[in-house]
Amino acid sequence: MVQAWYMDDDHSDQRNEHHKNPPHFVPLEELLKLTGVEYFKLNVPTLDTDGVLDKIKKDRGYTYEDELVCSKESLPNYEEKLKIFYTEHLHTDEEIRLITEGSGYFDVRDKNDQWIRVHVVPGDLLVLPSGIYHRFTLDNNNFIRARRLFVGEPIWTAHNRPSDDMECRQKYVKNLESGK
Ligand code: KMT
Ligand code: NI
Repeated sequence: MVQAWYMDDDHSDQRNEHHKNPPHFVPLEELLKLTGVEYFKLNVPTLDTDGVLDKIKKDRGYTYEDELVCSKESLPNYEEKLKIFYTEHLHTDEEIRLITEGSGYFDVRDKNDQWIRVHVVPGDLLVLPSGIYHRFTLDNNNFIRARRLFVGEPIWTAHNRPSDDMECRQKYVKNLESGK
């Protein structure tokens, strides 16, 4: 089950949990209100037969799908890629990830610009809205396998912070403020 919490201000090892003291967890309904991040729980063993993922793809127009494995052995330029993933950035489109094996952390900025750490495990499908500042890191298990979904031809370009003048960013901020 996905868990989310506010991060402490300690900049040591990014793969640690970084809970506040005491921990400050964020329930899923709050996560949506605070960040616009959407969450679906899927059953990994029946992903390709139970129709749940197919329905999400159809409803939301996700026509593209591939798989990314992040581990020292399977990801070319591993260290460099992990650095890029953990540099705060945004995209012009949604970032959609369905975890099928392993685990990791998506950190997302809430509406007050505070980091919320989302621990993803198999069966978690996260949709990060276009324009949200975020980053990703492996946790101490050092392995994750995820499906990447996209509407149409994927654009993976990461725009590092600051990118406040981008249209997608301005739209995102406006939507979040109006509670959409
Ligand atoms: C990204 O864009 O940050 C990633 O794809 C990270 C790996 S997906 C679990
Ligand atoms: Ni990203």
